[in-house]
Amino acid sequence: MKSVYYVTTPIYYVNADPHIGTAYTTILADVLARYHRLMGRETFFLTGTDEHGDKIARAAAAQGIEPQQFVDKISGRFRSLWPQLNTVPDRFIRTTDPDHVRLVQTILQRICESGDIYFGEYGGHYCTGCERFLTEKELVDGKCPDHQTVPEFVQEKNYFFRMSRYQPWLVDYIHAHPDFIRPDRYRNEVLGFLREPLDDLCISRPRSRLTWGIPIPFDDNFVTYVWFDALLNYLTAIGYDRSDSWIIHWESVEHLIAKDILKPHAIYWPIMLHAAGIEPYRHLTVHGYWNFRDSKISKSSGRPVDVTPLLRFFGADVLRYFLMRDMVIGLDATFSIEMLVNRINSDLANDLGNLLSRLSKLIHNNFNDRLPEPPAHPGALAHQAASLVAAIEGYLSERKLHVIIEETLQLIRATNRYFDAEAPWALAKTDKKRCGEVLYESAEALRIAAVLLYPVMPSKMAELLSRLGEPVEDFLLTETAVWGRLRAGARVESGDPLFPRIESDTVLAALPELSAGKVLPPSPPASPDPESLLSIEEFTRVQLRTAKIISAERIAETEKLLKLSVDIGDGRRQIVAGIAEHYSTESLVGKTIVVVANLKPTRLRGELSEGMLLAAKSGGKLVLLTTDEEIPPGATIR
Ligand code: ME8
Repeated sequence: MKSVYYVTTPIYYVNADPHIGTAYTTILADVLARYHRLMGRETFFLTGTDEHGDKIARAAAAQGIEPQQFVDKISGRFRSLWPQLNTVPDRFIRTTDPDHVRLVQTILQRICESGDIYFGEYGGHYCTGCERFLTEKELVDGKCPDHQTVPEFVQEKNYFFRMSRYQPWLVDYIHAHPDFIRPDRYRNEVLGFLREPLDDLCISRPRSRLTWGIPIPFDDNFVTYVWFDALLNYLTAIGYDRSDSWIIHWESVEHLIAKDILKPHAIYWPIMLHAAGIEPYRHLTVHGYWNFRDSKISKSSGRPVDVTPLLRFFGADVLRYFLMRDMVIGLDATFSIEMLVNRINSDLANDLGNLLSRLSKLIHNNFNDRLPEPPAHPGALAHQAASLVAAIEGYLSERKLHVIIEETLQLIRATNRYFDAEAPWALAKTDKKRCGEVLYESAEALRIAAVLLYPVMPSKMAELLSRLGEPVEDFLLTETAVWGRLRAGARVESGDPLFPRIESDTVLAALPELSAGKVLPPSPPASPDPESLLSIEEFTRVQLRTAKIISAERIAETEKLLKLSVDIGDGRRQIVAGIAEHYSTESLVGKTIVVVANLKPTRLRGELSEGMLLAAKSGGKLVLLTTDEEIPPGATIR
């Protein structure tokens, strides 16, 4: 039997239109599902919309329409956007779907009967943005740190779920299952939350205040709290209460979320499952935020980055490529048109697209559009491709999609270097057989790269493969990414550039609101100018040493210069440095920094400077280079 991979995104609130943040998780799920299919697994990809609760009721009221009419409208926009991004969910679930409503009521009834639900009164700080009570500790200056709003104080009689009872069980479970919550930083964050006593969870809202929710099955005066309702979608979608086959999916499930909803997923959800007698999910994978101009992309931060205009300019696949390449799962990433355009032009137009054009043009001119014969023995590119293919499963299990992409681009760059070194355009005149072999090898490396990037850019890579005479639909990595599958004589199509270069000025003129807001330095040239290369001997002449700052003083009548007295192990030196705008004198004393110790002394503004300190600069920001751990002054740096 085929193994199974079940992947979920959060179900998105319909109080805002889809934006780059929500598109990211949805694309990530689609890309992961496609990689797992390439590995031979059966996949099920779930996304959808979260439609009940205060937040939605208020958004509908603000538009003067009924909640049902409102949710139908916005949910429809999500549902119709995803296919335009080449994401193909197996089910688009809505929490207003009848099978979901039924399942929520079944589980509530079951947990109630087992004695884990009680009626009581509670007062607390409720954030409508998060749709949950925040603890005193979570507030920053009295506000929700995610939404920057002051929560409402809500006190009322409600039903409660005895979550606290299961706190020790959850701690043990997380310790016993190291890959339950990943990456580790989020696992540690959850264990940190669980060091404090857990409150019970308020799971109802009185109908007198909110009618837009799933009725509590054992008390008609209440509706279900939105998180208790929403989390259960992951079970509804696989037919938990309808068929026995749900367990096959459940055993392999991976929930994808951003760090904003860690607590409901890592604490409420496993405890709800356990209380209902169901094994917890398999994995929770947590990613960081896409930021735009230093703030999280979201409606509430006033920085939603709308997907539709981006799709118009860039198309689905290059957007997918940028989002998958530029976020390391677990860390935050930055979005701007400048970065998007740089990425497309350098990786896709220059490296990948150019290789295809050069290759197909030479095959057209010299081999009548037919792929020439391979060499008797495959060369170095075949080995590089084979070791990359063998590494994919490992990268996938560590969720290192950015590494899969980068390594594949390295294969493409190596192919371009091979192409340049062998110069098949010259060989065409002197040694046609060898020319054909070079073209075959380059085409084969490019084909394998296209197979590896297919999950990220399904339309573009399908087109590339078909231009190389190898059209494929459902394929397996083990069968397809094998060197030598291209058939000599197959028809190779030249054609328009697969990834036309994009001018950021053109896009920015149309979408000025998406500029980074500052001019980025041009991307570095592919290889450094040979004139600027240092020999090892030249480099080792530079003596770098650690130094401890003993005192720091401003130099009169300058804005930038500071005079530092530093201990460099065998004595003290004075160094003048232009860092006054970035560091106060007090903050510097005691720091261990890195200095160039054999620089000719000089005088700046009349002050002796016997060395230079090292600092990193990006845009307007400057930070000193320091050491990772304590080390005495004077240590040499190699
Ligand atoms: O929280 N960067 O829905 P939501 C990265 N309905 N990802 C982002 C992002 C950003 N700037 N902004 C949003 C809810 N996301 C609940 C979920 S699940 C049972 C209920 C993505 O519309 C990311 O996946 O606020 C994040 O966790 C999710 O959208 C929040 O979506």
